[in-house]
Amino acid sequence: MLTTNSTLLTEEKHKKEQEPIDFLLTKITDRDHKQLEFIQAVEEVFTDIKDFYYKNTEYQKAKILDRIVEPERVIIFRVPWVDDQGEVQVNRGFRVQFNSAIGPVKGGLRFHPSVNLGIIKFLGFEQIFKNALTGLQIGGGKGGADFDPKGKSDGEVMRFCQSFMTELFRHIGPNTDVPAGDIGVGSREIGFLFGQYKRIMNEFNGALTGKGINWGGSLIRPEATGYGSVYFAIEMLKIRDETIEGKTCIVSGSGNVAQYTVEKIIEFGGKVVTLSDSNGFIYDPNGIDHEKLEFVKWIKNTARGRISEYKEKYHDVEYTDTYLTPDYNPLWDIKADLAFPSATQNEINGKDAENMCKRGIYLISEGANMPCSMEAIKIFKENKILHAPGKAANAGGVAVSGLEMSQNSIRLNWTHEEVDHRLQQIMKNIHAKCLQYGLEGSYCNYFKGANISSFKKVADAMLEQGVV
Ligand code: NDP
Ligand code: 2IT
Repeated sequence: MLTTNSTLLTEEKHKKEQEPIDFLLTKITDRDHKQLEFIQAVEEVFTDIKDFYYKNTEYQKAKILDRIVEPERVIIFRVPWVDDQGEVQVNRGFRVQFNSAIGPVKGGLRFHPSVNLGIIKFLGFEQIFKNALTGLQIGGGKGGADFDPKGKSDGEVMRFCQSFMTELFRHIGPNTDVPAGDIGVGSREIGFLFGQYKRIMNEFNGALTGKGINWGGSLIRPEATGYGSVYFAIEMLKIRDETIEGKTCIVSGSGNVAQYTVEKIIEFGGKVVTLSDSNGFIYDPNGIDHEKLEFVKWIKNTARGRISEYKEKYHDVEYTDTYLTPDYNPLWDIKADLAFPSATQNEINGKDAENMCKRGIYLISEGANMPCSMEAIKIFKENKILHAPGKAANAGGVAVSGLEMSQNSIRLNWTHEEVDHRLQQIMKNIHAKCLQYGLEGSYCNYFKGANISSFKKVADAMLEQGVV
């Protein structure tokens, strides 16, 4: 009782001393104190929408922010499976259905040993606003498991996916919640997940996206996130009357997003000099061309190997082990013009950000979700770097997932050109929305623009739908 009373007293004290948004953040921080990434994502959005929120008193009256930070539903489940040695393994599965105000819940599944509730909640929270920016009717959510696909056989991955879906199937559906891929979940995993879903449901429908092209998938979905991130950078450069041609670019990651980011940069005449994975990065001063990129795709997607193998095949390449420098990543200390972080959250800290500014980076298009720490974001803003948040720059992936849902509904497949055209248009529209709400003099604060524009859309829908 004593604890409850003192907690209430502390709450009362905070309420009197703090503005409503700060009070809410304190409440979340107290209640979900272990969910660091979630708190970070919430703080980032709150910082940008604060003034807008206070000006629109109807939002406050309807407690929109208090409701938006609370997922509609959180599902946590056991995923038992048997490995190739016949040993029973148990993982933890998650699906966070965060917000369905503007459409069925939509968002990827992440399979990575680091997955926990805080990470899935941060990704689901970001997804609400990202999906709103696409202009499509999709709500936000995310899921995954602390399963590590690395080093597992295809049979083990299949059995894991089947067990995962044996619980997930009852929570998803084309009009309810439509999962897709993310880290560790690509076409192989979506195939196994869809196969099991269809078997249990006895129904072929669009409850998953990222499907194979012969069984309900969309052209350009595998490419969409990386291509979209480059299309967004092109829009940002246009403001300075510049193009990608001749620009030196650093890209992190070497998975789905990184690969298609490199492909598009090459197509537009840029030079990509880095790629990475969780062990280290390669620096190729001659640039990664189409042939080298095909080799990277083979290493990562077929052989499921490491980026260090690139150095074994090509000359004049440096490989740096990033375990040796845990406080900063020397990848971000390479001289270049444009940066495309495309690996994971918080891969750029304050020191990295300072290095990037010193080394001449003036544009960042986030392929990954929340790759920059709060300190890094602040440093980029102070240095007037053109900096697009993941919710804007990497929205191309979920946007084409949304187009896959549309094609499934009408049981038709659009052409390569048609999907690519729609993707480009969506990225242009997102850029325009950022400008509409993010201009600070001649500088565009893309974070502010993306956060206010998307928050307004979701908040207005929530207002109109009553207290639910
Ligand atoms: P992949 O699994 O295809 O690739 C992930 C890449 O990031 C790998 O190179 C991986 O290296 C590296 N990586 C993962 N975790 C870490 C870590 N802790 N430290 C360093 N490197 C790491 O995933 P995607 O390319 O799909 O996803 C990359 C990012 O893009 C994620 O932030 C994801 O949320 C985001 N994203 C993805 C979309 C999609 O459509 N796939 C859409 C929008 C955003 P390693 O092989 O060593 O694990
Ligand atoms: O972070 C993301 O936007 C994704 N992983 C893609 C989600 C999707 O539903 O395509």
